[in-house]
Amino acid sequence: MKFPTPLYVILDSAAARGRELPALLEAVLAGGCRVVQLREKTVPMAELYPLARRLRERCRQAAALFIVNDRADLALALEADGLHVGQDDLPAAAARRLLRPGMILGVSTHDEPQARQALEDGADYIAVGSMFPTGTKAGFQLVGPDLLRELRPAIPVPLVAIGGITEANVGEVVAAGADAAAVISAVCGAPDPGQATARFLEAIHGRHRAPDGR
Ligand code: TZP
Ligand code: MG
Repeated sequence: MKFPTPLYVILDSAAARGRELPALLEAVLAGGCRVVQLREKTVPMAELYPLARRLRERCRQAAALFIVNDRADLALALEADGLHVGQDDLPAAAARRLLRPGMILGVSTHDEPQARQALEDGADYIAVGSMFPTGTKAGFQLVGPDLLRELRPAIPVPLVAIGGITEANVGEVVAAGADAAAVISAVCGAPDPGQATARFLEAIHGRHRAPDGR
């Protein structure tokens, strides 16, 4: 797979400073991001489902990928583009068997054995983190951009950097080999999430751009 944009915004109302997710999604789309994940850890499913459907439909209209965190049942029920699982979730191999053909499977990893296992289990992309300290995930494991550099030659699928990524340090993870940067608080908690999205994309593209501006 190839990500439509090198920025992957994870919508999480816990980081959204009271903003509603549909409004947040509008801002993120307006800012130019086309890969979105829904990560809601505490909302009861009966409440989450209609919200998720609305977000899913909006992403479809905008031709943005919509990926569901943790919950294979929700991803399937919504006909989401994909599912993202971590090391404590439904094992990736089981998730792979459950997903419909063509659905994207993302797996969070924190070391090389986990990344190799994720690949074997059928991951379409592999998330690597935490890149930097973060206040968003309790008990995060700090692996740094060095792990991306180590994995890059060994892993033939896209690598997604996650954890503590800001506009100031996103260039470091791209330089270390990330195909995309996944961001929660630096977008969802920004004073203007749409502008933050656009600035992230500029910062990432700026890194790729040749010195003559091509
Ligand atoms: N997995 C590793 S770090 C992290 C997750 C979900 C949190 C990322 O959030 P933020 O706010 O972008 O640091
Ligand atoms: Mg999870």
